[in-house]
Amino acid sequence: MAKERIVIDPITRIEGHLRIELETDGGRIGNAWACATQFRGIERVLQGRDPRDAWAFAQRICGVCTGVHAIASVRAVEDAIKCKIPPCAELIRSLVSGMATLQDHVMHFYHLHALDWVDVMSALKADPAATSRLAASLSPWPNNSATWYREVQKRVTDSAAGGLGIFAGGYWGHPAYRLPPEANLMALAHYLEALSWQREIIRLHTIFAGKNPHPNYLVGGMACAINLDNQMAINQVRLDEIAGMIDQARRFVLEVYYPDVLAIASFYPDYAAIGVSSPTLIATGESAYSCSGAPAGGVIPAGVLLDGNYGTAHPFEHKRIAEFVSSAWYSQPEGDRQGLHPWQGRTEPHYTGPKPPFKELAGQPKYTWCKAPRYDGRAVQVGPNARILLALAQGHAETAQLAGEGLGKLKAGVEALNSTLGRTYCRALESVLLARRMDQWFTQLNERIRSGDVATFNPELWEPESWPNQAQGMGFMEAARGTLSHWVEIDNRRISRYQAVVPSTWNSSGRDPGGQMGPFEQALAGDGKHPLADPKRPIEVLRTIHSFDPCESCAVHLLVPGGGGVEVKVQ
Ligand code: NFE
Ligand code: MG
Repeated sequence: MAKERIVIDPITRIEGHLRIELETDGGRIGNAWACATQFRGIERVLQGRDPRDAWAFAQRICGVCTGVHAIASVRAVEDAIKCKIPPCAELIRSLVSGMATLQDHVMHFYHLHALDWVDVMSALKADPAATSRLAASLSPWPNNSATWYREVQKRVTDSAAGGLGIFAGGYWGHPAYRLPPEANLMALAHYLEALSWQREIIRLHTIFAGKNPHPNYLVGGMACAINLDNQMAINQVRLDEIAGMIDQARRFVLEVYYPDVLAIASFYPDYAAIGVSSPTLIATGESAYSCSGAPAGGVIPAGVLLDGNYGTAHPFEHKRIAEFVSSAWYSQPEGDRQGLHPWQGRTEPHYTGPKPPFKELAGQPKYTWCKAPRYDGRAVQVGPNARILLALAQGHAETAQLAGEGLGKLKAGVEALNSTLGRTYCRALESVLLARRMDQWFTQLNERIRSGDVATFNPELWEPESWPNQAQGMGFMEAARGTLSHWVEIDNRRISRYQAVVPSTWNSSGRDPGGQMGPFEQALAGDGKHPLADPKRPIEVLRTIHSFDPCESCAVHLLVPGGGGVEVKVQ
């Protein structure tokens, strides 16, 4: 086969706008470019504002990872002004972000990723009674009758008459699909069930934080009051509702999501060695990372795995982070080869072409809006697989037990977690761990409330007069997609600099000045072995890119109102 150029623009079933450009040779991917084509601007919007308002702007970076930018933002400001929040507020933040991650992981799998593995049209040929038997053999989930599977077939068949609706445009019938019709039907039914499930469980946000998406936060704590005797506050009725949601969340993860991922993965074992990406991975704590740098609510300390040595966790040192703009449309007086630590970071958009519509990015020195963060000069993978690998490297027994069972079923070793299948599996695996953790946090919260400790806000440092004139802070959190950090500089009680280094910025970055590819690019082109059965229908690329759960809205949080001075338009 001759060399071919493949452009997928936009990649669908992600948040934000991403173009993937590939050069193939003999049906294999030889080179790859990831381009964030979208343009936003929150870091600049924040300059000059009251630091106490930053979270409300920052979380508009994205509505998918809803709330995570607010937590990172309030943590950064609390770090700068040295404010400690009450334990109940920390527990409520953990519950709010934990539920968001569970919702996010389940929705990512069923609604954004599963159809790379599940053929919807094949599901219509399944025998509903056999599907019912298959489902019962895999899980105690009660909604598994033949009648229900027949109804799902009817719903999708009816929608096919109207053009297939949400299922239009898939690569149905592609030879790379491997599930039998019954497994396809079971997964399709769960796709539909997950839609209503996620709507119910996320009501936890409305109780603890007023709304979803974009729940309310507060520098110094959380904006909710606990008072068991007060109808307007979080009382026993509300707590009982939350207990029900946590239970509902856990059951779906344990009885539907996790068994489905294992069952589907068993048909695609080769993907445990496909899509291998950067062998350096970072996680800054299982779920929570305090302002001071010590793990707070999380049980896994922050750490770094270097160069494929998955057995040794190195301490995470934020000073080793630098963001490069050599392949991104930004300018900086220090020059393009100079990486900047986020406390020195700048966001100066400078579009240098090509003129859209893009014909070809290959050969362009600058080809994306995504900066290239590096750790000690290395491209870094972040996300669920980084967290699980770091937990394993640090001997976390609960993770080791569950991962051992799962990897045993998949007949794969730990190194398989750095792969297309590994990323998808780790997302499900950490959902099981997180569902358990939700119970623990909720029990701890109830114990505190019963002992009379109901404070959710520390007012001591609320007034800016109590702050130093100049201050710097950083706020970390492990968002669904990986390590997220916000960096704030406060000058005379106003924000003078604000930088966000986001999970998808790490993962979808382009080349750095040394020519090192970003993780998406490495996963596709790194070893030149990524398969591609039909270049006109590159489903294998979707599998690998979706396995990262990209969010380009997060990755490129930059906006020029009215597009002044910038020629590019979102395609
Ligand atoms: Ni918009 Fe987000 C952040 C990224 S992570 S989704 O932060 O990348 O869940
Ligand atoms: Mg940024």
